[in-house]
Formats: sequence, C-alpha cells, structure tokens
Amino acid sequence: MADVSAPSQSQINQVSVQEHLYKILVIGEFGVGKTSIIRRYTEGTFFPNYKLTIGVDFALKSVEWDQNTKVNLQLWDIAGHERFGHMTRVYYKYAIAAIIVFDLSRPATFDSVLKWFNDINSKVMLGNEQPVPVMLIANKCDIEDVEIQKDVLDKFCEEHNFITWFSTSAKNNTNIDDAMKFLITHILSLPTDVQQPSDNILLHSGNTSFEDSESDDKKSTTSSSGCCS
Ligand SMILES: Nc1nc2c(ncn2[C@@H]2O[C@H](COP(=O)(O)OP(=O)(O)OP(=O)(O)O)[C@@H](O)[C@H]2O)c(=O)[nH]1
Ligand SMILES: [Mg+2]
Repeated sequence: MADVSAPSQSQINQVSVQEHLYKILVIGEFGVGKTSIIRRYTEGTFFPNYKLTIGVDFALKSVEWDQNTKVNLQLWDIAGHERFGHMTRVYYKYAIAAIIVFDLSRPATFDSVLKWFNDINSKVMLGNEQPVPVMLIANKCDIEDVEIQKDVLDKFCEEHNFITWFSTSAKNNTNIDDAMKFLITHILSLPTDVQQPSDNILLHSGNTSFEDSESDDKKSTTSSSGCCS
C-alpha cells in the first residue's frame, strides 16, 4: 500500500532547496594575486611566495546562500602570463561572470584591465547574448603607500559597465568575502534564461594544463593532468 503519511520537515526542506552551479573566471595580469584571492576565499589561506599558475587551475566553493538556495562556484584561475593566453576562448566557455584583478602596487596591471575585458567580451556571452557581468578587483590594498583612486575606479566601472569594484587584500583577508557576496547576489539576480545548463560545467577541482588547440574545446574542459600549478 502506498505511504500516504505527511512528509517530514527534512523532506520538505530537501525539496525546496535550489542548487546552482556557476562558472566564474578570474583573470588579470600575472602576479596580481588571482590564485591568492581564490585560495583565501576557498581555503582561508595565504602564501607569500609567488608560484605562477600554468594554464588554468580550478577551485570549488559551496555557499549555503539562504534556506532555499545553495550556490556552487567553480572558480577558474587563469594564468596571467602572456604565453598561456592563446587558450582563453576554451577556458571562458559557459562562464556566467568574471573577475578582473589588478595589483594596486603595479599601475601597469590596471592599464591591462581593458585588454582582459575586451578578451572576454569578444569570446563569451551569456545565454541571452548579453555580455558576461564583470567585477573589478584592486588587490594588495595592504601594501603601504598604495593609492586607491576611488573616483577614477568609479568612473572606469561606469564607463565600461563593470558591475562594481572592490579594493581587496588576499594577504589580510580584506573585502574578499564581501566582493564574492556582491558577485553572487548579482548572478542570482540575472534572468533565468542566461543560465547555462550546468551539465556543461564539470564539478572538478584540480589543476589542468592545456596544450591543445582552441578548437578542441571538449577535450580541454574534461582533462585534468594534475600538472604544475
Ligand atoms: N602584499 C600582498 N601580496 C599579495 C596579495 N595577493 C597576492 N600577493 C602576492 O603576490 C604574488 C602573486 O600572487 P598570485 O596569487 O600567485 O598571482 P596570480 O595573479 O595568480 O599570478 P599568475 O598565476 O602568474 O597569473 C605572490 O607572492 C602573493 O603572495 C595581497 O593581497 N597582498
Ligand atoms: Mg596564479
């Protein structure tokens, strides 16, 4: 005979929780602190030694956003070094948002922000053909004497349609969580038709170095060599 008893509270909760998987790109010049920001956010750690990323690295973060919403972020940590740049079209695929990082102590890295921004806009868009939302991060605000030109950054973001900017320190854990919360809030507010089917995004964590050509998309997003971070 069928069980006609009322569902328990935990069964009700299970049914009503919505789970999302979002692919987020973290890009910018080499050494600006992309890997450090991701590590701080996902693991709560910081390493003062620079170990450059080769190709692309992945990290996952699950956030219990509210009682009804769980958000899984797949953060794509893309090497900033010029020589790895030719694979970005493959890496960008199915991204729902991007973070462009620059280093407050190296002004030239701000000059490259638009290069990265144009790279994204020319290679990926949302499901509704709108541009991918981009957040600007001014990292290393802990370094003495760095200047944060708020007006310049406000104007820059408005002019180029960045969703906002934050000054952060991966070293001191300044504003990293707030920046990510802002980004998640923005993503959750996007119309549902922009969501990419999450089967396209693999829930892997690890390091991958791609040697293949840009056209070999499928292979690239599934391989995981575990080589050299
Ligand atoms: N003072 C300070 N140093 C930082 C901060 N974030 C990162 N660093 C240091 O900057 C260096 C580069 O950081 P990474 O996170 O490896 O930079 P990246 O952007 O991932 O570099 P690539 O992988 O080459 O593209 C490392 O020595 C970090 O310890 C920060 O907020 N403050
Ligand atoms: Mg790195």
